[in-house]
Amino acid sequence: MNQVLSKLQQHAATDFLPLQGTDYVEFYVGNAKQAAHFYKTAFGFQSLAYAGPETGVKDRASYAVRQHKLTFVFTTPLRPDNAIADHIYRHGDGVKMLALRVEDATKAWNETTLRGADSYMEPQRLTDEYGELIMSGIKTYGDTVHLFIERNNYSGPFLPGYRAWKSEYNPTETGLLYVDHCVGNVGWNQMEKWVGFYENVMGFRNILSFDDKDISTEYSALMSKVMSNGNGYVKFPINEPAEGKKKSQVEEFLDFYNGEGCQHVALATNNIIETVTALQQRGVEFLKVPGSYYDELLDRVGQIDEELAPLRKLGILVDRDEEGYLLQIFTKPVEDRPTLFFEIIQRKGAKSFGKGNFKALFEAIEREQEKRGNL
Ligand code: TYF
Ligand code: FE
Repeated sequence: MNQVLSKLQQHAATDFLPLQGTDYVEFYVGNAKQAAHFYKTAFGFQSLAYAGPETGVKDRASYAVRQHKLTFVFTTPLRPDNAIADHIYRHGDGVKMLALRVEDATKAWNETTLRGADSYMEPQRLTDEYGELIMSGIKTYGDTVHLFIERNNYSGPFLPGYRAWKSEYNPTETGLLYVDHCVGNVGWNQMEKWVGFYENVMGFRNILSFDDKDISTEYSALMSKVMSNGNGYVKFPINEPAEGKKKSQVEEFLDFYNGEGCQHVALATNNIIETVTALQQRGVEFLKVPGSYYDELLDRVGQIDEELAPLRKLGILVDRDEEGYLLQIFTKPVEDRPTLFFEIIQRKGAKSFGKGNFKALFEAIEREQEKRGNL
């Protein structure tokens, strides 16, 4: 016990960027009002906060929504001559900010910029009647940003500049709990650079790797490395396209997003059958695998707590590792471009990412690529 404790303390002492988890994910979108409505209606998020002309912000409108520990923000430009409009022109709707909760946003910025990070925002002290919040930020792949949020002395609904958003339209939640991981797609031969960035600039470790031999024999070719921070609360897998028989799904993303960016955000639930049942009833579209996947499932993963029939009906995938198993399912892209999608994941001990599902999953993604004429 003491040994375990001192090991943890040792690690904490050497972790120059202690992270408390994901604070929020901000999307730049063409119509924030409609996006917020969609995430409330389809995913069960609750209205949280609003910023825009009515609150003194002139160039944009932002809607924050929340479900348990998950906070999403949808921001749209109100004028053509700003960075938000440029981002949408270049990428379509997508993830701009992966905001991380820290104890000290000034130290987070100092430590990372000292190690070579490009600054996005120097530490800023934001205040209103609810107290003070410190925010800073650094650039990561593509036009994506990591904000550091220090909110120890802040009790407002979301961020200074926002006011509480009370709505009479409050669809029930769907059991989504927190961000499990966020995946970035990077360009050809850019894996090493970004793995190095997360290791050296942010103090992350590479906990898992999948190379083209794991993934590219018959289906979409890609390489993937999972980067994790010290306490494991923040995990960023990085994908790079690889040469294969067909056009890589990562290359399709890069073409349509016009560069590197966030490919999927995995949302945790502790009852995936209930969550996915609710999401499908509300119109969220998921990838489907052939029925044969379920004929072979129990031979591959052994005994599981769930019944097979609802998993088969909903299209939920299962994989096992040394520590347990996980259940996961992937939405179709949530925009017209084949860019960002969501994963719903329930972990029952497993700390891995579903390698046993890659073949079935990537074949399902390829069927969609084929329909789009992008294979
Ligand atoms: O995050 C992961 O690693 C899993 C599997 O394009 C995955 O969700 C990997 C790459 C990809 C889609 C899913
Ligand atoms: Fe994932």
